[in-house]
Amino acid sequence: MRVLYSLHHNLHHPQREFEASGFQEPFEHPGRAEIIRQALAADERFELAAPDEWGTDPIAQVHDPGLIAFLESAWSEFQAVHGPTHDVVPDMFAMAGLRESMGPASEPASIDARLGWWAFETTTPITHGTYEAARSAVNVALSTWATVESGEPIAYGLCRPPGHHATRSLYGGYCFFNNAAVVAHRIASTTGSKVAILDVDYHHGNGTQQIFYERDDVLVVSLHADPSRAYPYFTGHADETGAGRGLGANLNLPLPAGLDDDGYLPMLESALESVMGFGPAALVVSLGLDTFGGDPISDLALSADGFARCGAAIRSVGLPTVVVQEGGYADEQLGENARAWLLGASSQPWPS
Ligand code: SP5
Ligand code: ZN
Repeated sequence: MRVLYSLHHNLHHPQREFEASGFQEPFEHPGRAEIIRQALAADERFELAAPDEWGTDPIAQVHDPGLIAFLESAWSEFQAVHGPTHDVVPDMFAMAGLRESMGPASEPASIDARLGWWAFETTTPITHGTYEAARSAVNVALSTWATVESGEPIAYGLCRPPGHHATRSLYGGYCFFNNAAVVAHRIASTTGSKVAILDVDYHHGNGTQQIFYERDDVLVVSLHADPSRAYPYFTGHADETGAGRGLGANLNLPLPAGLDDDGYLPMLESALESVMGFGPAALVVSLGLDTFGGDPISDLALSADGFARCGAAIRSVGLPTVVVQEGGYADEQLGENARAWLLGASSQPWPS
């Protein structure tokens, strides 16, 4: 299987993350992608390649151009006012309630206010090279589709930073640009065919849902921890089914804590039935490995063997498939978990 990977992900390297009222070592760190790369590079069934440069136009088709411009200059602008700092994090947010019964606000001028205009939470610092890293993750996703478009049944984009929490106009949840959404829109708009996104990250892909909520050409199906107990809390419930033309083209399958391989597989099969019922010409998988039993921030209980079975289930539907990496924070097992899932998805034996 071809694996798209860019060294530039290393340029996004936050020092700490403010979460649960404390500072801690970032769960989302450069070592994650390096661990996966090393595990795949050691197996001759995977072939690593660097992405092409796609520019910002494909990003501007799913994101507010203001978000792209902000991320490009935010770190430097912050340094000019407050520097030197390693990380840049908002300390105020443009919440709707601030202007309740007043007219809508418009983008403010100061860097402090703009951070709270474009971000939705505090665990996603901007560092010196964050923009370049986020751009490289989009390039990886688009080059993964180019591989599939040229005839490979499936290919894997080792995207970092991840993407599925980024909405049209907000970054957060370790995500800046929505890699899966950019590639799904690119496929739909250049082929004129319907596309399905299957998001199996532990967390609800709120950004992906938001971007396609009113569209009927891209189906979004997500299996994730029930938002009544898990991040991102405000989206991901079963009654969110799309709006307008998109009504019926969004499916959420919230999961209980502790669900193991045998409990999860039937839910995945049910998600795949919905995917096939939609009649897509291609499938984009948002692959989070934070459903693993040993994940430090999650509470599902999948195993490496379960991941191999999940990959095989997804491959069995026979759609041209672009897999993009999202979360997964159990560093010690991350490489083996990715390898198991991808071997399952390419009908190869695992563990050897
Ligand atoms: C891409 C992705 O997986 N983003 C996830 C972002 C989640 N960030 C907040 C996690 C809150 C976890 N709280 C539980 C702490 C257990 N020590
Ligand atoms: Zn996640």
